[in-house]
Amino acid sequence: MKKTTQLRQLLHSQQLEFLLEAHNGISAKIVEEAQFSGIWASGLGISAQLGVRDNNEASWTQVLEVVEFMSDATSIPILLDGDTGYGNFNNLRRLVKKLEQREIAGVCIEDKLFPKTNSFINGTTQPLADIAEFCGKIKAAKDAQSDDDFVVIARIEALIAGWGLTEALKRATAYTEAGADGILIHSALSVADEILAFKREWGDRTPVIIVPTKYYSTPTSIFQDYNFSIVIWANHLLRAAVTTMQTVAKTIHQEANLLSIEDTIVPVSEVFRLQDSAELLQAEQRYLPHSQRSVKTILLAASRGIEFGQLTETKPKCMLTLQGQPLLAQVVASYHKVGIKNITVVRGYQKQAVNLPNLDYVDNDRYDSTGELVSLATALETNSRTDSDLIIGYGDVLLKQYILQLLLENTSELAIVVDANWRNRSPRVRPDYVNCSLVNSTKAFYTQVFLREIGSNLSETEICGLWTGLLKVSGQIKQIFPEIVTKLLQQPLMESQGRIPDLINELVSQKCQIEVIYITGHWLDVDEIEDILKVGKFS
Ligand code: SPV
Ligand code: MG
Repeated sequence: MKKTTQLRQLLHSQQLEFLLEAHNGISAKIVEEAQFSGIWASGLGISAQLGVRDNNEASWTQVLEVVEFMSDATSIPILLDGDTGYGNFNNLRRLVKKLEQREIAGVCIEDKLFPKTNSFINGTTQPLADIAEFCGKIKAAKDAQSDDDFVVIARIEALIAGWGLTEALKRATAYTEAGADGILIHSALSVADEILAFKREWGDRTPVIIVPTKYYSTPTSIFQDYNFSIVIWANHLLRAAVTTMQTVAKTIHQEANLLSIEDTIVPVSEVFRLQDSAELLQAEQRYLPHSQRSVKTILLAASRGIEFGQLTETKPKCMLTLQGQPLLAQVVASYHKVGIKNITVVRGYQKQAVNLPNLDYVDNDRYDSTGELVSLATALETNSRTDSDLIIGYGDVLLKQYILQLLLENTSELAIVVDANWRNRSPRVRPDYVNCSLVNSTKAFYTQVFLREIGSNLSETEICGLWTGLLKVSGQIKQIFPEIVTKLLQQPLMESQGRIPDLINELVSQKCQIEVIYITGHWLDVDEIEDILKVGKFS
């Protein structure tokens, strides 16, 4: 239902309705979440949160900007405290047009002079508007509205200014004849007597709104009994915010730490929820190009590297120092260079020695008796429930940055990187050769190439390249990926010896298409002593 229609219905409903003050987008949202059916966009509240006085120091367009945020953040109607209309009839009718464009449901104008002063500051000394002039304003506002349900409320200040009931009733009659949809009768007394007297005389000629800021001790049931239309709680979120901000600011200043206030204020996650950050995350999934999706990396680094002998007695091979830097640090650096920050390292052997900063760690404490697949499964336990793409790699495989970039830009759900220059690589104990739908060639540049099989025992004619240790998992398949790993681990020998190539073959056997990205060199698998000798000296 349109917000204007909602407000009009509140105005005319049989029961007493309530509006709560809000002064910006987040407070407006809080009002709606508290189940109020409407919002009072308070002049006092809006000016105060801008740090200025309630004297039209904020321009009308500045007020308009604030209520636009409030309206965007909510679906319940907003009644704007339009002060005196920010000028004469002409300013007011322009305001009405701009309010309608922003889906503000109505405006309340008070019969004082521009620039106004808050009614609770020397209220009795404040001059009232000329009745005819104010009626002209009301007419202009009603003529300006294009939506029939837009509401114009005439606020009577006669009681505040000390003119008494007769003047208030005279004004109410004139304003109603001019077209006002309702009357707001204001009072600065601490008892409700004068507004009740007004209502007794006015009866139900038009809906009457009240603001019991000063006569707050009056039971709400009395307002109900008198058949008032709407009660406005006019400034209570602003005042509550001031109380809390003053207390918190003072405490933080005095204690110079956050310990005693942390549990008394909402966590930032609550702020994110109010801002609906979740919606943006979903939208990013839908609208951002694939290469900008968030990516998580799992680096497998649990094994010792027994072939390094004494060098790996106190630390695993990924922490061996090569040309002044641990291998793992160099590997991580190339991921960082392509913007991948979210890296989980699976540790095992001498895990305490794997201690580089800014990495997440999970431990495969059974590294001695289990294979890589168990390490992967351990990491997936903490990494699978995200929308990020996943790159699985090794903590001891050095790569040129462009190789990771190719993998990031690839749009297939599953992809591996394969070195077509396999004949030039040094011999390995257990080489991960691959057989693909196409060998690397000019044709492979513009044709998608898919994996058929990965294994050490492929015949020379079958081999299209050597797997580099990189696997990317994204899209739908990511949801079932952990399950595939878990199931595979139940097969014989998989727990003790299962490797990532076993998983890749399992994916192929389940008819998953794995795209092959060909490269030629530019990576180094430091499992091979010979490879290391090419690069430099280890320690
Ligand atoms: C406001 O909230 O700005 C009002 C109500 O105008 S009052 O402050 O009570 O006058
Ligand atoms: Mg006001």
